[in-house]
Amino acid sequence: MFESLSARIQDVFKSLRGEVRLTPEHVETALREIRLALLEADVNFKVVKAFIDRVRDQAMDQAVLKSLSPGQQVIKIVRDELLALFGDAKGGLRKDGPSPRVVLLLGLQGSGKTTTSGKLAKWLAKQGRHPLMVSTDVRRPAAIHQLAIVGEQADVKVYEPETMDPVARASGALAEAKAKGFDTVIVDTAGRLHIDDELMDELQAIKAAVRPSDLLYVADAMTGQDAIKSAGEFNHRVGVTGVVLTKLDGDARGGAALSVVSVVGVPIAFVGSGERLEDLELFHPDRIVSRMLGMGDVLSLIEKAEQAIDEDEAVRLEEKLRKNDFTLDDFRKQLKTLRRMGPLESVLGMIPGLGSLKQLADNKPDEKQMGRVEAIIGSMTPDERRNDKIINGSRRKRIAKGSGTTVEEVNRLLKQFTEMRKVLQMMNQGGLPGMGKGFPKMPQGGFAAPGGKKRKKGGPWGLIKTR
Ligand SMILES: Nc1nc2c(ncn2[C@@H]2O[C@H](COP(=O)(O)OP(=O)(O)OP(=O)(O)O)[C@@H](O)[C@H]2O)c(=O)[nH]1
Ligand SMILES: [Mg+2]
Repeated sequence: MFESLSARIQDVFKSLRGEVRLTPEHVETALREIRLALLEADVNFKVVKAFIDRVRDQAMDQAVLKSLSPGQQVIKIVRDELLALFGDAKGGLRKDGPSPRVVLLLGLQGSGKTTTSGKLAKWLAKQGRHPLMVSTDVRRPAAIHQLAIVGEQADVKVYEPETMDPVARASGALAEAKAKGFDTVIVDTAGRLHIDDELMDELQAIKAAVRPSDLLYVADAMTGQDAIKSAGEFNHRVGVTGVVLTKLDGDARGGAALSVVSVVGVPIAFVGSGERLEDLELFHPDRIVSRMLGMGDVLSLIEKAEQAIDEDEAVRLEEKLRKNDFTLDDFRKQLKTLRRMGPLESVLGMIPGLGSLKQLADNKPDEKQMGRVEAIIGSMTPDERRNDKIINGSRRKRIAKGSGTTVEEVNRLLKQFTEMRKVLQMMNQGGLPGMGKGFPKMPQGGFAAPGGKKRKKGGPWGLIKTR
């Protein structure tokens, strides 16, 4: 998502950066472009208007226009206001609340409640919590069974009482949790195509019976403004403490994400980015905005990497990067790791500077290409693998022949390798976008990370080690 919005805003930024002097006309043109981009991304029009007004107020300030880097100041204003659209959400569940706590998932039909129940259960279990799930969807015959399957996949217990009364099922689960030591009860509820009184009454009754600490409205991001309208209604009738935006992996334009906080007034807690149970991420406004503005999303990347890379390997790699000793052999290993981290485009999008390196994304190695990469690197001599600088024209020809590929492919691979090494090195030297020194194309002074979050020294791989 956000691709087209992101591309358009980055274009505007590029033109702003190019200007040594900014006039009010420049700013007005830029604002017009941004406004169109937001509207096209399906952001609520009232939100867009307020947003543009706020940016204009600040950007037209003489102090900004006359400053040394007016373009970058305007970019920073846009970025800060985009962040502000998400409120001060930290993501995740509420911190307080009695134990066992109850998390109620609600939302329209097919928005992803049952899937999200499983994702959330798995996420909680990973943090050492003991969740128990229960379905109160007695309307749709297969719904209870669906949650049972999800529970099995997530390896999380599902409470399955005889009763078909939604309220009794929920309170039964809470009693079971108290008796058996579960610390969180996840209550999956029935969906409807449209909001109806019967469902609202049912949800209110469940809420009164189990007093949930979190009422998460599950919204299908693909449905855009519709999802948001219903969120408001659910909030009004039942009360909502947070939103889970699902299906952000699809071609949702992102407008829902940018409007929901302003329109409904509740923060985004999680985002769902795929059908698998692992595809749930804590919502981090700063990361989403950085990704949107093409500044990469190193922190999310680190989290993904943490799941895919084993610790010893990470320590070894960090050592190698420090010694400037990252070789084609390591590259081959990294490609495999990258593939474990998920679809390469999404990973690339998170690496600063690489998001826009289209040729990399276009040349992403699939199963077949991985075989070719293996073959190319396999056809090199140990010396060549250790020191790519010696791979000259005639060696390239030999390697291509030996691996049954072409010189172009060998060239491409070497180029990807160099690019990757560069990025890894920059990450390792602590030059993170949005967080200060060391990264090219960064606005002067950098964009301070919200909350003053400064990354520890030692690069992402270092982080993996110290955690
Ligand atoms: N691509 C993608 N698909 C998702 C995501 N979350 C859920 N889905 C899919 O959306 C469909 C509906 O998901 P459910 O979890 O059954 O939705 P629900 O809200 O429980 O539906 P009802 O119980 O009928 O109201 C399923 O096919 C899920 O696999 C997501 O983040 N990304
Ligand atoms: Mg369901």
